[in-house]
Amino acid sequence: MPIQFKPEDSRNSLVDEQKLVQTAAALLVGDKGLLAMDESNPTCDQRFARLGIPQTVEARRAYRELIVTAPGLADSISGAILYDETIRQRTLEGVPFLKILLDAGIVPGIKVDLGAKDMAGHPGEKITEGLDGLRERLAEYAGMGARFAKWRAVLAIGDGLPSRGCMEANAHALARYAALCQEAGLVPIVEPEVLMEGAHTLERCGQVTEEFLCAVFAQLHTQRVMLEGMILKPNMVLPGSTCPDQATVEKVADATVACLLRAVPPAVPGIAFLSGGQSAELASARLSAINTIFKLRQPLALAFSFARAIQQPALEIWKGEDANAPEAQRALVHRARCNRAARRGGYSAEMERS
Ligand code: 5MM
Repeated sequence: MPIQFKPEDSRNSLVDEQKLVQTAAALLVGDKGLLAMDESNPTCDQRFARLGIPQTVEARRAYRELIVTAPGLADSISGAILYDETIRQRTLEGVPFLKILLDAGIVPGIKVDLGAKDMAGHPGEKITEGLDGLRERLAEYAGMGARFAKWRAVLAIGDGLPSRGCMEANAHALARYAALCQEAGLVPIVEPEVLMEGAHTLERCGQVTEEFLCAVFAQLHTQRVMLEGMILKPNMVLPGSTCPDQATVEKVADATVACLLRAVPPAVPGIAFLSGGQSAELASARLSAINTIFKLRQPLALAFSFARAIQQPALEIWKGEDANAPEAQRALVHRARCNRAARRGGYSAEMERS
C-alpha cells in the first residue's frame, strides 16, 4: 500500500520558521557575506606549519583574536563561522570572542560536522561524520548564542569518481543535519563541495556539481527541511586545478550560474560560495562576474562564505608575530571589502591597488 501524505505532514511543526527566516536574512543582508574561520585544529595547524607559526592553542587563539577584533570587519561581514575551540575562547583581556562578534553586529555560527572520513567500500571517497549526539551539541551551541551552523561534505572527481553511493550518503547526512539544526532554531549552512583538485574540465565539474546539488535538494525535501530557513554553500563550477584549460572568469560565471539555475529551488534565500583553494583575487573576480550575470536572471542572494580567500593574505602577513597584527587586520578587512564589492558585481583589479 503506498504511503499516504497529508499536506501538513510536509512541515515540521517543531520548527520556528519565522526565526530561521530572520536569521537567514540577517546573514544575507545587503552586500555582506560570511567569514569562515572554522578550520579544525588539524587544518589550522597545517596552515600555521607552512608559515613556521607554532601549532599551539595559544597561537590559534591569538590568530582568531586578530580576526574578530579587526577594525571595520563588520562593514563587510554579516556572520562568522567558528570552531568548537574558538567559540569558547576569549581575548587576552578576557572578553569572550562571542561577545566581541555580537557587539560588532556579526552573527556567530558554528561548524558542527566532525570531519570527512574515509568511506567504507568507497576507496578514494569521504563521508562526513557527526550525526551521533548532534541534537545535544546543537542545543549547547544555541545556548551559547550561536544562531547558525555549518556542515561540509566533499566529493572528489577522478577516475570513476564520484560514486553514486558517496553522493547519496553525503546528501542524506547533510539533510539529517539540516533538519536537526532547524529543530534547534539554528539556520543550517548546507555545504556540498565538489573539490577542485584534479585535471577534470569545467564541464565535468558542472555535471558533478549539478548532480550533487540535485541529490542534496531531494534529500532536504525528504527530511522536511524548510528551504526558506537555510543557506547553500556550494563550490563555484571550476576546471580542476591541474586541468590544462583554465577557463576565463566569464566562462566560470556562466557555468556556475547555469548549474545553480538548474539545481537550486528559488525558495532558498541565498547562496554563499566557498572559495575552495582559489586565489583570493580570482575568487573575488569570479564572484563579481557571477553577480553581474545572475542579477538579471534570478532573485537569489549570491554571497560568499570564504575562509582562505579572505584569511590567507592576512595569515601570511601575521606569521605569528604580534607586531604584524595591525597590518594583517588591514589585509583581512581589505579582502572582506573586495568580496562585498563582488556581491554587487562591482569588484575590479583596481581595488587591489587602492
Ligand atoms: C571548503 O572549506 C570551507 C570554506 O573555506 P574556503 O573558502 O577556504 O574553501 C571552510 O569553511 C571549511 O569547511 C573549514 O575551513 C573547515 O575545514 P576542515 O577541513 O578543517 O574541517
